[in-house]
Amino acid sequence: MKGLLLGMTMLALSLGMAQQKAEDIIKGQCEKAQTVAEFWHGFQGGAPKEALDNLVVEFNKTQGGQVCVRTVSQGNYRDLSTKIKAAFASGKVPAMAQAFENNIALYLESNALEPVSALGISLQGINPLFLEAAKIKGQYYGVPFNKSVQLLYYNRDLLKKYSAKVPATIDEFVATAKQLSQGEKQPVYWFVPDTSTYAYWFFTLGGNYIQDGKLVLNSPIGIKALEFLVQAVKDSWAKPITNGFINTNFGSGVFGFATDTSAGYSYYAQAAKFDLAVATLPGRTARQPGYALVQGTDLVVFKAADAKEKQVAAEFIKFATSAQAQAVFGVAANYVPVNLGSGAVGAVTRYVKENPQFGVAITQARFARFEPALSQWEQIRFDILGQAITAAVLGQSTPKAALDKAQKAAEDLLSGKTR
Ligand code: FGO
Repeated sequence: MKGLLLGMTMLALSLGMAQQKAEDIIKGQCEKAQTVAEFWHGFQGGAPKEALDNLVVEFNKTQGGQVCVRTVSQGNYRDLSTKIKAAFASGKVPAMAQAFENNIALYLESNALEPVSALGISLQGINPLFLEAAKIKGQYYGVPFNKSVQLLYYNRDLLKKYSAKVPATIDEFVATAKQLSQGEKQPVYWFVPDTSTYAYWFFTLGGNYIQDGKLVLNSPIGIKALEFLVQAVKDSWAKPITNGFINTNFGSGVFGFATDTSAGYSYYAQAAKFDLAVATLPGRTARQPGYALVQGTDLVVFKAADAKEKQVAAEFIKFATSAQAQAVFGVAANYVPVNLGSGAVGAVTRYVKENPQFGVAITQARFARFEPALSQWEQIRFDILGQAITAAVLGQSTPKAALDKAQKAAEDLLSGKTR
Protein backbone atom coordinates (compact mmCIF):
# COMPACT_ATOMS: atom_id res chain seq x y z
CA MET A 1 0.00 0.00 0.00
CA LYS A 2 2.77 2.37 0.99
CA GLY A 3 4.60 1.54 -2.21
CA LEU A 4 1.48 2.20 -4.23
CA LEU A 5 0.93 5.54 -2.51
CA LEU A 6 4.52 6.53 -3.11
CA GLY A 7 4.16 5.48 -6.73
CA MET A 8 1.07 7.61 -7.06
CA THR A 9 2.83 10.58 -5.50
CA MET A 10 5.69 10.20 -7.95
CA LEU A 11 3.19 9.98 -10.80
CA ALA A 12 1.38 13.08 -9.58
CA LEU A 13 4.70 14.88 -9.38
CA SER A 14 5.69 13.89 -12.88
CA LEU A 15 2.30 14.99 -14.18
CA GLY A 16 2.77 18.36 -12.58
CA MET A 17 0.02 17.75 -10.05
CA ALA A 18 2.28 18.33 -7.07
CA GLN A 19 0.77 21.74 -6.53
CA GLN A 20 -2.69 20.45 -5.89
CA LYS A 21 -1.19 17.68 -3.86
CA ALA A 22 0.43 20.01 -1.29
CA GLU A 23 -2.85 21.88 -1.00
CA ASP A 24 -4.67 18.62 -0.34
CA ILE A 25 -2.11 17.56 2.23
CA ILE A 26 -2.64 20.84 4.10
CA LYS A 27 -6.38 20.25 4.00
CA GLY A 28 -5.87 16.85 5.62
CA GLN A 29 -3.44 18.21 8.18
CA CYS A 30 -5.89 20.93 9.22
CA GLU A 31 -8.95 18.69 9.36
CA LYS A 32 -7.76 17.11 12.58
CA ALA A 33 -6.04 20.11 14.13
CA GLN A 34 -7.54 22.00 17.08
CA THR A 35 -5.95 25.30 16.17
CA VAL A 36 -5.93 26.42 12.54
CA ALA A 37 -3.96 29.56 11.72
CA GLU A 38 -5.07 30.97 8.38
CA PHE A 39 -2.36 32.42 6.17
CA TRP A 40 -3.72 34.68 3.43
CA HIS A 41 -1.41 35.12 0.47
CA GLY A 42 -1.25 36.61 -3.02
CA PHE A 43 0.12 33.67 -5.00
CA GLN A 44 -2.16 32.21 -7.63
CA GLY A 45 -0.18 29.26 -8.89
CA GLY A 46 3.13 28.23 -10.38
CA ALA A 47 6.39 27.77 -8.53
CA PRO A 48 5.80 30.43 -5.83
CA LYS A 49 2.49 28.93 -4.66
CA GLU A 50 3.82 25.41 -4.87
CA ALA A 51 6.92 26.34 -2.86
CA LEU A 52 4.78 28.10 -0.26
CA ASP A 53 2.38 25.19 0.15
CA ASN A 54 5.29 22.78 0.43
CA LEU A 55 6.79 24.92 3.16
CA VAL A 56 3.50 24.89 5.07
CA VAL A 57 3.20 21.11 4.71
CA GLU A 58 6.67 20.73 6.22
CA PHE A 59 5.87 23.11 9.06
CA ASN A 60 2.61 21.37 9.87
CA LYS A 61 4.45 18.04 10.05
CA THR A 62 6.60 19.44 12.86
CA GLN A 63 3.53 20.40 14.91
CA GLY A 64 2.34 16.96 15.93
CA GLY A 65 -1.17 17.32 14.50
CA GLN A 66 -2.62 19.60 17.17
CA VAL A 67 -2.13 22.83 15.30
CA CYS A 68 -1.70 23.77 11.66
CA VAL A 69 -1.28 26.61 9.20
CA ARG A 70 -3.78 26.75 6.34
CA THR A 71 -2.84 28.73 3.24
CA VAL A 72 -5.62 30.69 1.53
CA SER A 73 -4.94 32.29 -1.86
CA GLN A 74 -6.80 35.60 -2.10
CA GLY A 75 -5.95 36.30 -5.74
CA ASN A 76 -3.03 38.56 -6.62
CA TYR A 77 -1.21 40.87 -4.22
CA ARG A 78 -3.66 43.70 -4.69
CA ASP A 79 -6.69 41.45 -4.25
CA LEU A 80 -5.03 40.32 -1.03
CA SER A 81 -4.80 43.80 0.50
CA THR A 82 -8.35 44.55 -0.62
CA LYS A 83 -9.59 41.40 1.16
CA ILE A 84 -7.61 42.28 4.28
CA LYS A 85 -9.13 45.75 4.43
CA ALA A 86 -12.57 44.16 4.09
CA ALA A 87 -11.67 41.74 6.89
CA PHE A 88 -10.95 44.66 9.23
CA ALA A 89 -14.52 45.81 8.68
CA SER A 90 -16.10 42.37 9.08
CA GLY A 91 -13.83 41.36 11.97
CA LYS A 92 -12.86 38.08 10.31
CA VAL A 93 -9.10 38.56 10.06
CA PRO A 94 -6.69 35.69 9.42
CA ALA A 95 -3.81 34.95 11.79
CA MET A 96 -1.23 36.08 9.26
CA ALA A 97 -0.73 37.38 5.74
CA GLN A 98 1.77 38.57 3.18
CA ALA A 99 2.16 42.36 3.15
CA PHE A 100 4.22 44.90 1.23
CA GLU A 101 5.84 47.52 3.45
CA ASN A 102 3.23 50.09 2.39
CA ASN A 103 0.49 47.61 3.32
CA ILE A 104 2.04 47.42 6.78
CA ALA A 105 1.81 51.21 7.07
CA LEU A 106 -1.84 51.03 5.99
CA TYR A 107 -2.78 48.24 8.39
CA LEU A 108 -1.07 50.15 11.20
CA GLU A 109 -3.50 53.01 10.68
CA SER A 110 -6.10 50.53 11.98
CA ASN A 111 -3.68 49.39 14.70
CA ALA A 112 -4.18 45.91 13.26
CA LEU A 113 -0.70 44.38 13.54
CA GLU A 114 1.28 42.70 16.29
CA PRO A 115 4.78 44.12 16.60
CA VAL A 116 7.36 41.42 15.87
CA SER A 117 8.89 42.00 19.31
CA ALA A 118 5.64 40.83 20.93
CA LEU A 119 5.73 37.57 18.97
CA GLY A 120 9.03 36.31 20.32
CA ILE A 121 10.57 36.18 16.86
CA SER A 122 14.29 36.90 16.63
CA LEU A 123 15.39 38.89 13.61
CA GLN A 124 18.98 37.78 13.98
CA GLY A 125 20.46 36.81 10.64
CA ILE A 126 17.72 38.44 8.52
CA ASN A 127 19.17 40.52 5.68
CA PRO A 128 19.43 44.09 7.06
CA LEU A 129 18.47 45.64 3.70
CA PHE A 130 15.10 43.89 3.77
CA LEU A 131 14.70 44.44 7.50
CA GLU A 132 15.31 48.16 7.33
CA ALA A 133 12.43 48.53 4.87
CA ALA A 134 10.05 46.59 7.13
CA LYS A 135 10.69 48.97 10.04
CA ILE A 136 7.96 51.53 10.58
CA LYS A 137 8.19 54.26 13.23
CA GLY A 138 11.17 52.48 14.76
CA GLN A 139 9.39 49.11 15.12
CA TYR A 140 9.15 45.94 13.07
CA TYR A 141 5.64 44.76 12.23
CA GLY A 142 6.58 42.31 9.52
CA VAL A 143 9.30 39.78 8.82
CA PRO A 144 10.72 39.70 5.28
CA PHE A 145 9.69 36.44 3.65
CA ASN A 146 9.52 36.35 -0.16
CA LYS A 147 11.69 39.14 -1.48
CA SER A 148 12.57 39.43 -5.15
CA VAL A 149 14.89 41.71 -7.08
CA GLN A 150 14.70 42.64 -10.72
CA LEU A 151 17.15 41.01 -13.10
CA LEU A 152 18.13 41.42 -16.73
CA TYR A 153 16.50 38.53 -18.60
CA TYR A 154 17.93 37.85 -22.03
CA ASN A 155 17.69 35.54 -25.01
CA ARG A 156 21.12 33.94 -25.33
CA ASP A 157 20.38 32.55 -28.80
CA LEU A 158 19.65 36.04 -30.09
CA LEU A 159 22.80 37.53 -28.57
CA LYS A 160 24.83 34.72 -30.16
CA LYS A 161 23.23 35.36 -33.55
CA TYR A 162 24.60 38.91 -33.48
CA SER A 163 27.84 38.05 -31.65
CA ALA A 164 26.70 40.48 -28.97
CA LYS A 165 27.84 40.32 -25.38
CA VAL A 166 25.66 40.72 -22.32
CA PRO A 167 25.36 44.47 -21.71
CA ALA A 168 26.76 45.65 -18.38
CA THR A 169 25.98 49.35 -18.74
CA ILE A 170 22.92 51.28 -19.90
CA ASP A 171 24.88 52.57 -22.91
CA GLU A 172 25.85 49.02 -23.90
CA PHE A 173 22.28 47.89 -23.30
CA VAL A 174 20.83 50.57 -25.59
CA ALA A 175 23.43 49.89 -28.29
CA THR A 176 22.83 46.12 -28.20
CA ALA A 177 19.04 46.42 -28.06
CA LYS A 178 19.16 48.79 -31.06
CA GLN A 179 21.45 46.49 -33.05
CA LEU A 180 19.32 43.41 -32.40
CA SER A 181 16.06 45.27 -33.04
CA GLN A 182 17.34 46.57 -36.39
CA GLY A 183 18.46 43.06 -37.34
CA GLU A 184 15.14 41.52 -36.36
CA LYS A 185 13.07 44.43 -37.71
CA GLN A 186 11.17 44.60 -34.41
CA PRO A 187 11.77 45.85 -30.86
CA VAL A 188 13.56 43.26 -28.69
CA TYR A 189 13.46 44.98 -25.27
CA TRP A 190 10.07 44.08 -23.83
CA PHE A 191 8.72 45.94 -20.85
CA VAL A 192 5.49 46.38 -18.95
CA PRO A 193 4.87 50.15 -18.75
CA ASP A 194 4.22 50.04 -15.01
CA THR A 195 5.69 51.36 -11.79
CA SER A 196 7.88 48.26 -11.32
CA THR A 197 9.78 48.51 -14.62
CA TYR A 198 9.99 52.28 -14.32
CA ALA A 199 11.53 51.90 -10.84
CA TYR A 200 14.62 50.19 -12.26
CA TRP A 201 15.27 53.05 -14.70
CA PHE A 202 14.33 55.73 -12.15
CA PHE A 203 16.53 54.38 -9.33
CA THR A 204 19.44 53.55 -11.63
CA LEU A 205 19.43 57.06 -13.09
CA GLY A 206 19.71 58.32 -9.49
CA GLY A 207 16.06 59.03 -8.70
CA ASN A 208 14.54 59.25 -5.25
CA TYR A 209 10.80 59.35 -4.52
CA ILE A 210 11.15 61.09 -1.17
CA GLN A 211 12.79 64.51 -1.20
CA ASP A 212 12.93 66.53 2.03
CA GLY A 213 10.33 64.20 3.49
CA LYS A 214 7.93 64.85 0.61
CA LEU A 215 6.78 62.47 -2.15
CA VAL A 216 7.97 63.70 -5.55
CA LEU A 217 6.77 61.89 -8.67
CA ASN A 218 7.65 64.60 -11.20
CA SER A 219 11.33 65.18 -10.38
CA PRO A 220 13.72 65.95 -13.25
CA ILE A 221 15.14 62.41 -12.99
CA GLY A 222 11.62 60.96 -12.99
CA ILE A 223 10.78 62.85 -16.16
CA LYS A 224 14.10 61.80 -17.70
CA ALA A 225 13.46 58.11 -16.90
CA LEU A 226 10.00 58.22 -18.46
CA GLU A 227 11.25 60.17 -21.49
CA PHE A 228 13.90 57.50 -21.94
CA LEU A 229 11.28 54.73 -22.13
CA VAL A 230 9.04 56.78 -24.43
CA GLN A 231 11.99 57.48 -26.75
CA ALA A 232 13.00 53.80 -26.70
CA VAL A 233 9.56 52.89 -28.05
CA LYS A 234 9.76 55.66 -30.69
CA ASP A 235 13.21 54.44 -31.69
CA SER A 236 11.77 50.96 -32.23
CA TRP A 237 13.95 49.03 -29.81
CA ALA A 238 11.48 48.76 -26.92
CA LYS A 239 8.05 47.16 -26.95
CA PRO A 240 5.43 47.90 -24.28
CA ILE A 241 3.49 44.87 -23.05
CA THR A 242 0.11 45.97 -21.79
CA ASN A 243 -1.69 42.65 -21.42
CA GLY A 244 -0.36 40.42 -18.69
CA PHE A 245 3.15 39.28 -17.91
CA ILE A 246 6.03 39.36 -20.38
CA ASN A 247 6.35 35.59 -20.11
CA THR A 248 2.74 35.15 -21.23
CA ASN A 249 3.51 37.19 -24.38
CA PHE A 250 6.49 35.24 -25.73
CA GLY A 251 4.50 34.14 -28.76
CA SER A 252 4.06 37.72 -29.96
CA GLY A 253 7.50 38.34 -31.47
CA VAL A 254 11.26 38.10 -30.95
CA PHE A 255 12.15 38.50 -27.29
CA GLY A 256 15.61 39.90 -26.56
CA PHE A 257 15.59 41.51 -23.12
CA ALA A 258 13.43 42.27 -20.10
CA THR A 259 14.11 43.88 -16.73
CA ASP A 260 11.79 41.88 -14.49
CA THR A 261 11.38 40.24 -11.09
CA SER A 262 13.63 37.31 -10.20
CA ALA A 263 10.46 35.48 -9.08
CA GLY A 264 9.34 35.41 -12.69
CA TYR A 265 12.19 33.07 -13.61
CA SER A 266 10.24 29.80 -13.43
CA TYR A 267 7.46 31.30 -15.56
CA TYR A 268 9.93 32.66 -18.11
CA ALA A 269 11.86 29.38 -18.25
CA GLN A 270 8.70 27.37 -18.77
CA ALA A 271 7.40 29.62 -21.56
CA ALA A 272 10.69 30.28 -23.39
CA LYS A 273 11.40 28.43 -26.63
CA PHE A 274 14.90 29.95 -26.64
CA ASP A 275 17.95 29.74 -24.41
CA LEU A 276 16.92 31.93 -21.49
CA ALA A 277 19.52 33.51 -19.25
CA VAL A 278 19.75 36.28 -16.66
CA ALA A 279 22.38 38.79 -15.59
CA THR A 280 22.62 41.66 -13.14
CA LEU A 281 20.93 44.84 -14.34
CA PRO A 282 22.81 47.27 -16.59
CA GLY A 283 24.37 50.01 -14.48
CA ARG A 284 25.13 53.66 -15.09
CA THR A 285 28.80 52.65 -15.30
CA ALA A 286 30.51 49.27 -15.56
CA ARG A 287 31.62 49.60 -11.95
CA GLN A 288 28.35 48.36 -10.48
CA PRO A 289 24.99 46.97 -11.62
CA GLY A 290 21.88 49.12 -11.80
CA TYR A 291 19.44 49.25 -8.90
CA ALA A 292 16.75 46.61 -8.75
CA LEU A 293 13.37 47.26 -7.21
CA VAL A 294 12.75 44.91 -4.30
CA GLN A 295 9.28 43.38 -4.52
CA GLY A 296 7.59 40.47 -2.80
CA THR A 297 6.32 40.63 0.76
CA ASP A 298 6.82 40.39 4.50
CA LEU A 299 4.76 38.25 6.87
CA VAL A 300 2.50 40.03 9.34
CA VAL A 301 0.38 38.78 12.25
CA PHE A 302 -2.96 40.38 13.04
CA LYS A 303 -3.74 41.62 16.54
CA ALA A 304 -7.40 40.64 16.36
CA ALA A 305 -6.67 36.96 15.71
CA ASP A 306 -7.12 34.31 18.39
CA ALA A 307 -4.14 34.13 20.79
CA LYS A 308 -3.42 30.46 20.03
CA GLU A 309 -3.53 31.09 16.29
CA LYS A 310 -1.16 34.01 16.68
CA GLN A 311 1.26 31.73 18.48
CA VAL A 312 1.11 29.22 15.62
CA ALA A 313 1.67 32.05 13.16
CA ALA A 314 4.73 33.21 15.10
CA GLU A 315 6.14 29.67 15.10
CA PHE A 316 5.51 29.42 11.37
CA ILE A 317 7.29 32.70 10.70
CA LYS A 318 10.33 31.48 12.65
CA PHE A 319 10.31 28.30 10.57
CA ALA A 320 9.70 30.00 7.22
CA THR A 321 12.45 32.57 7.65
CA SER A 322 15.07 30.13 8.94
CA ALA A 323 18.24 29.65 6.90
CA GLN A 324 17.16 26.17 5.82
CA ALA A 325 13.59 27.03 4.81
CA GLN A 326 14.68 30.19 2.98
CA ALA A 327 17.26 28.21 1.05
CA VAL A 328 14.67 25.68 -0.11
CA PHE A 329 11.97 28.29 -0.79
CA GLY A 330 14.35 30.67 -2.54
CA VAL A 331 15.77 27.93 -4.72
CA ALA A 332 12.28 26.77 -5.72
CA ALA A 333 10.85 30.16 -6.71
CA ASN A 334 13.95 32.32 -7.32
CA TYR A 335 13.35 34.65 -4.39
CA VAL A 336 16.39 36.05 -2.59
CA PRO A 337 16.81 34.19 0.71
CA VAL A 338 16.04 36.69 3.48
CA ASN A 339 18.24 34.78 5.92
CA LEU A 340 21.95 35.45 5.51
CA GLY A 341 22.65 31.93 6.82
CA SER A 342 21.02 30.40 3.71
CA GLY A 343 24.23 30.82 1.73
CA ALA A 344 25.86 28.10 3.78
CA VAL A 345 23.02 25.61 3.29
CA GLY A 346 24.04 22.76 0.99
CA ALA A 347 21.00 23.10 -1.25
CA VAL A 348 21.95 26.68 -2.06
CA THR A 349 25.61 26.17 -2.89
CA ARG A 350 24.79 23.17 -5.07
CA TYR A 351 21.87 24.89 -6.74
CA VAL A 352 23.78 28.09 -7.51
CA LYS A 353 26.27 25.99 -9.44
CA GLU A 354 23.60 24.31 -11.52
CA ASN A 355 21.18 27.26 -11.69
CA PRO A 356 23.10 30.51 -12.13
CA GLN A 357 19.86 32.56 -12.07
CA PHE A 358 19.75 32.07 -8.32
CA GLY A 359 23.31 33.29 -7.81
CA VAL A 360 22.59 36.30 -10.02
CA ALA A 361 19.57 37.20 -7.85
CA ILE A 362 21.69 36.98 -4.71
CA THR A 363 24.38 39.21 -6.25
CA GLN A 364 21.81 41.70 -7.55
CA ALA A 365 20.28 41.98 -4.07
CA ARG A 366 23.31 44.04 -3.02
CA PHE A 367 22.12 46.72 -5.45
CA ALA A 368 18.49 47.21 -4.62
CA ARG A 369 15.98 49.88 -3.67
CA PHE A 370 12.50 49.99 -2.15
CA GLU A 371 9.46 52.05 -3.01
CA PRO A 372 8.19 54.38 -0.24
CA ALA A 373 6.36 52.68 2.65
CA LEU A 374 3.49 55.17 2.59
CA SER A 375 0.06 53.82 3.49
CA GLN A 376 -1.36 55.28 0.26
CA TRP A 377 1.49 53.97 -1.91
CA GLU A 378 -0.36 50.95 -3.32
CA GLN A 379 -3.05 53.24 -4.70
CA ILE A 380 -0.42 55.69 -5.93
CA ARG A 381 1.77 53.07 -7.63
CA PHE A 382 -1.11 51.49 -9.54
CA ASP A 383 -3.79 54.14 -10.06
CA ILE A 384 -1.71 57.31 -10.24
CA LEU A 385 1.95 56.73 -11.15
CA GLY A 386 1.25 53.51 -13.06
CA GLN A 387 -1.46 55.23 -15.10
CA ALA A 388 0.90 58.12 -15.86
CA ILE A 389 3.64 55.77 -17.07
CA THR A 390 1.24 53.84 -19.31
CA ALA A 391 -0.28 57.05 -20.71
CA ALA A 392 3.14 58.49 -21.61
CA VAL A 393 4.45 55.24 -23.11
CA LEU A 394 1.31 54.86 -25.22
CA GLY A 395 1.70 58.44 -26.45
CA GLN A 396 -1.45 59.77 -24.80
CA SER A 397 0.48 62.36 -22.82
CA THR A 398 4.00 63.81 -22.64
CA PRO A 399 6.11 62.38 -19.80
CA LYS A 400 6.22 65.74 -18.05
CA ALA A 401 2.48 66.36 -18.31
CA ALA A 402 1.74 62.81 -17.16
CA LEU A 403 4.02 63.07 -14.12
CA ASP A 404 2.85 66.60 -13.22
CA LYS A 405 -0.71 65.31 -13.24
CA ALA A 406 0.35 62.31 -11.14
CA GLN A 407 2.08 64.61 -8.65
CA LYS A 408 -1.08 66.68 -8.24
CA ALA A 409 -3.24 63.56 -7.83
CA ALA A 410 -0.83 62.10 -5.26
CA GLU A 411 -0.77 65.34 -3.28
CA ASP A 412 -4.55 65.50 -3.25
CA LEU A 413 -4.69 61.92 -2.03
CA LEU A 414 -2.03 62.40 0.64
CA SER A 415 -3.68 65.59 1.94
CA GLY A 416 -7.04 63.85 2.20
CA LYS A 417 -8.62 65.98 -0.51
CA THR A 418 -9.41 62.85 -2.52
CA ARG A 419 -9.74 59.18 -1.66
C1 FGO B 1 4.90 42.13 -8.35
C2 FGO B 1 3.80 43.90 -7.43
C3 FGO B 1 2.96 45.33 -5.62
C4 FGO B 1 3.49 46.35 -4.82
C5 FGO B 1 5.04 45.70 -6.16
C6 FGO B 1 2.62 46.94 -3.83
C7 FGO B 1 0.91 45.41 -4.57
C8 FGO B 1 4.07 44.33 -8.85
C9 FGO B 1 4.77 43.14 -9.48
C10 FGO B 1 2.77 44.55 -9.59
O1 FGO B 1 6.70 38.45 -5.90
P1 FGO B 1 7.07 39.20 -7.11
O2 FGO B 1 8.48 39.57 -7.32
O3 FGO B 1 6.62 38.39 -8.42
C11 FGO B 1 5.34 37.77 -8.54
C12 FGO B 1 5.53 36.27 -8.39
C13 FGO B 1 4.37 35.60 -7.68
O4 FGO B 1 3.14 35.85 -8.32
O5 FGO B 1 5.68 35.76 -9.70
C14 FGO B 1 5.59 36.81 -10.67
N1 FGO B 1 4.93 36.27 -11.87
C15 FGO B 1 3.72 35.61 -11.74
C16 FGO B 1 3.11 35.06 -12.86
C17 FGO B 1 3.73 35.17 -14.13
O6 FGO B 1 3.25 34.72 -15.16
N2 FGO B 1 4.95 35.84 -14.20
C18 FGO B 1 5.54 36.39 -13.12
O7 FGO B 1 6.61 36.99 -13.22
C19 FGO B 1 4.82 37.89 -9.94
O8 FGO B 1 5.00 39.18 -10.48
O9 FGO B 1 6.18 40.51 -7.16
C20 FGO B 1 6.21 41.40 -8.28
C21 FGO B 1 3.87 42.68 -10.62
C22 FGO B 1 2.48 43.23 -10.32
O10 FGO B 1 1.81 42.37 -9.45
O11 FGO B 1 1.78 43.47 -11.52
O12 FGO B 1 4.78 42.92 -7.17
N3 FGO B 1 3.95 44.96 -6.46
N4 FGO B 1 4.78 46.57 -5.17
N5 FGO B 1 1.69 44.85 -5.51
N6 FGO B 1 -0.34 44.99 -4.43
N7 FGO B 1 1.35 46.42 -3.75
O13 FGO B 1 3.00 47.84 -3.10
